[in-house]
Amino acid sequence: MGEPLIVYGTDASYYTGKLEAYLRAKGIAYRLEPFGEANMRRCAEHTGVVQVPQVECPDGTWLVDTTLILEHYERIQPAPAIRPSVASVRFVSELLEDFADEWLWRPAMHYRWSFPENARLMSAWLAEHVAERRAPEFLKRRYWRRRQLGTFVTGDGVSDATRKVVEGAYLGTLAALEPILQRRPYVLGDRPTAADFGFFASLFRHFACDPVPGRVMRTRSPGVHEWVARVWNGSPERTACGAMPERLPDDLGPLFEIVAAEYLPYLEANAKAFAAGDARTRYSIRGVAFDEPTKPYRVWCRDRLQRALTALPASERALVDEAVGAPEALPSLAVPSPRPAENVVETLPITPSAGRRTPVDSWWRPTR
Ligand SMILES: N[C@@H](CCC(=O)N[C@@H](CS)C(=O)NCC(=O)O)C(=O)O
Repeated sequence: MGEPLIVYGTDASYYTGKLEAYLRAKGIAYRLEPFGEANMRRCAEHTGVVQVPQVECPDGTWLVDTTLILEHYERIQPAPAIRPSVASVRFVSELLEDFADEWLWRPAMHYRWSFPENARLMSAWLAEHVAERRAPEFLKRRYWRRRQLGTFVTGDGVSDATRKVVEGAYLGTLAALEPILQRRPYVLGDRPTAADFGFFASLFRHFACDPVPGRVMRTRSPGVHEWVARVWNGSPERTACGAMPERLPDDLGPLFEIVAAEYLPYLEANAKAFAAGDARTRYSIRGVAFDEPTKPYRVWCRDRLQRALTALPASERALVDEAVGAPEALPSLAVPSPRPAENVVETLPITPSAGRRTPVDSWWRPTR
């Protein structure tokens, strides 16, 4: 085995957990390096993004964005593949990955930071990542609680009015996944796909490991709890031993209900707000009004899905339409966003470079 990748991140992080599970499933050696101020600055100089995880490869190139990193390795090191070869199954794996990556982020942050017992624990955990600052522990913890709550919870549309819908995305996803994972080992079949790694981000690091949502998972959805351990226990041998799914399972309806009623209408509202130059996106989900920052990154996510959907051959598209069963949501996803977001990460790997433009944050907003 060659030299390991250096993954800058933390073992508390949503997307770092997703990436680690994928690297384990593929047998790609890595070393987790706790993020800090100095290494984040260095990562951003190379990749242009301030977020975790970021990957430094032994040859000096860089990788960023978990969705793109998975695609990159499926290209350069396809075996054992996690990318379905049947187009309809592949599209659904990408749609579910994106939904899980983006739409479960807010409930994951809400459950971690709105409940004092979680916030106490996780602020202590994250305080270790400001080791370069000489400040008392309680100030470091306060910094994290305020930052995470202010940016990703109250600052991202969670309020008394929206809380039930935000929590509903977690509870509904658990309820939808439980019968699936009681029936088979992975979301689409006998082998993990991008959908599993997408769901793993929130379901492992936040929903299974944080005390409050963890209790909910263990009580309501032991099959999901077992799947979390199964995905973490991935290896190339285990990945290879299940057949790649070639047909869409017929029990994905409850998951697609959430995707179609919540995520796709939101993605469209975000794309329209971005095109209009609005810094805020306002929309309603299940009759509840939301107001949150507009996110260029998610315009890019929507347009990738839009292109993948419209590229499907007619017979494969018909299978997706039937499986998703949402008369309005998919046709509207087929329409390109009115203004595409500028692509911050064009191709992987990124060659080392200095003096890139102002780095962007994880939602691709300028950091200065
Ligand atoms: N699309 C990115 C998202 C990465 C991301 O948002 N990571 C979180 C931590 S899990 C982060 O760094 N957030 C930015 C922040 O906290 O400022 C990916 O797939 O890697």
